[in-house]
Amino acid sequence: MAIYKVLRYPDERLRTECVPVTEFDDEFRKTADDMFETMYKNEGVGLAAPQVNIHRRFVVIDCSEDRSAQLVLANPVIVSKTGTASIDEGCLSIPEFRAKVKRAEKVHVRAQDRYGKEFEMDADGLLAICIQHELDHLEGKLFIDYLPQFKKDRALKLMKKIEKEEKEEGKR
Ligand code: GNR
Ligand code: NI
Repeated sequence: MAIYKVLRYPDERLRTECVPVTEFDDEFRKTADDMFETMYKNEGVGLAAPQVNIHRRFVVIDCSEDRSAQLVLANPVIVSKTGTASIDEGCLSIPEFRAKVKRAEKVHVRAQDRYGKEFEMDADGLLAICIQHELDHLEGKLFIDYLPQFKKDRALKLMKKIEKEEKEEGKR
């Protein structure tokens, strides 16, 4: 197992377009496992491959309290969405910054699992929002892109502050 370093806003690599997953081999599954480990260590509920500098179309998600509901979504597509909902979102690539974003309340998703097997699922609540947030990452999109400029500026300032503090503490 291994922990990845998570890219941070405004790193331009987060803007890279991702290509489809074509090989569902042991190496792919190991990468997914390492992404789960990275996500759990950072107390996240989801992590998209581009956040760890892998520019392929897959994400890992676990929105459960007891970390028992691992989901790998490869080549995911939102087939339909209904309603609207918004919660305070966070992102491991923009640590300590939170803001509300308008999303669909429910989504129906088609994706492939860690073995390449196609499946469909319905999601609502936090999971539905997390899926939309993660799929945006695959398009190089971040949740702050939906926010007014002054909030983006605030996020950028916060990232600079965190980076400076970490430098002083000798972290990362
Ligand atoms: O850990 C995360 N929490 C979260 C909270 C509300 C809405 C979306 C998320 S996803 C985020 C992890 C992350 O950055 N995934 O890309
Ligand atoms: Ni994110």
